[in-house]
Amino acid sequence: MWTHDRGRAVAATSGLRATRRRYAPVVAGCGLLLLAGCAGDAPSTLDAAGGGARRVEGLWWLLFWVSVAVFVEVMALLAWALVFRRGRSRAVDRSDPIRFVAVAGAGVPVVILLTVYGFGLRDLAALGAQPAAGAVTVDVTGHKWWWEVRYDGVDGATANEVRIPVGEKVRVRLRTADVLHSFWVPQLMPKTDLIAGKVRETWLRADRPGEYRGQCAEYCGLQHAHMALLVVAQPRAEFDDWLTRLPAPARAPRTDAERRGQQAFLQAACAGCHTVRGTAAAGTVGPDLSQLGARWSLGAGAVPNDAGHLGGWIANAQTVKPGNAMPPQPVDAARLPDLISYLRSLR
Ligand code: HEC
Ligand SMILES: [Cu+2]
Repeated sequence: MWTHDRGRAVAATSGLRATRRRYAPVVAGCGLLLLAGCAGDAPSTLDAAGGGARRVEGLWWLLFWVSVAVFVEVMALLAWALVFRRGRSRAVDRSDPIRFVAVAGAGVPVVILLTVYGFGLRDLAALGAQPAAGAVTVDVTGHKWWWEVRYDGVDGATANEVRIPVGEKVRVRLRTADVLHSFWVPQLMPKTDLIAGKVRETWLRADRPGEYRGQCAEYCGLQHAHMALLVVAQPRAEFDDWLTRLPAPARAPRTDAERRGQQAFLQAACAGCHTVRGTAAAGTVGPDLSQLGARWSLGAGAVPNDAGHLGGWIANAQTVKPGNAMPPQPVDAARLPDLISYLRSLR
């Protein structure tokens, strides 16, 4: 009997060991994946830089510490039950087990859940509180797969970049030109979905100047991953300066190469889809290129904005960002360098 049990126990342990060995790589892999999410340049709500995200961060830590406390408590009770198990010790007071279950099993969880619920309601209300009338208002429209950015009452547009004055609550009105997208700037604000036929509102406030990476957070097709944006929080004076220049005509070409580049741009199909302020190019299918030279990326985070990638993008944007709405352009290779220098001069 005794040896039989022991044999079973040994078999069970070695079975457990085999299982552990089998799943170890999977567990390690998942762990690494989770850690990869913490990579230095990945924006995180747990590194909040603005009012909205700070609320979420606070709730996250509240839930985290409540979970830790509950876990520790349950483990302690388990240990207690093992040490003082029935028939082995008289230390257990079995006089009123019902009261114990009612308090620890029902009362405490109800109090915890109600507390968390209360904090949740408080934060929901804070997140829903729109900025005062007269706040800077940005109109952001989601396209497959880039962000069109305009400012209320100001002519001109930019793309994949939202500039805001630091420390101010900025209203953001969200629309979609096609499918469902979601506007998410983890360090500043939780997600807001962009719904066809509706205008959704959210707000942004950055407590310190800087660049905050945003991302479409609702799967919207092939290039969903390349639908990033950058929120740039600047001191008010810098922001004002930039905003007053937004409606101005784009910088005129200054060198012969830039002049030839502009001609090439206006003669090719580009002008039908893109706007360059102050020229005949007034298309709205693709991003406004009036300040392209200053953009942080090409194709909403697809590639860096440098001469090489720009040439590749113009020649065939489909190899760079397959499926995007810009068809390959039959630009004469001899004219490409001029076109590149013209576009890079726009800032
Ligand atoms: C049929 C419309 C169309 C034509 C024609 C077109 N484009 Fe585009 N272009 C787009 C769209 C749409 C995008 C945005 C793609 C994306 O990021 O998903 C784009 C993006 C770009 C970008 C990247 C902008 C940014 O901020 O990321 C550049 C640069 C550009 N086009 C240059 C050109 C040039 C130069 C030509 C002419 C040789 C041209 N395009 C012709 C539609 C067009
Ligand atoms: Cu998306």
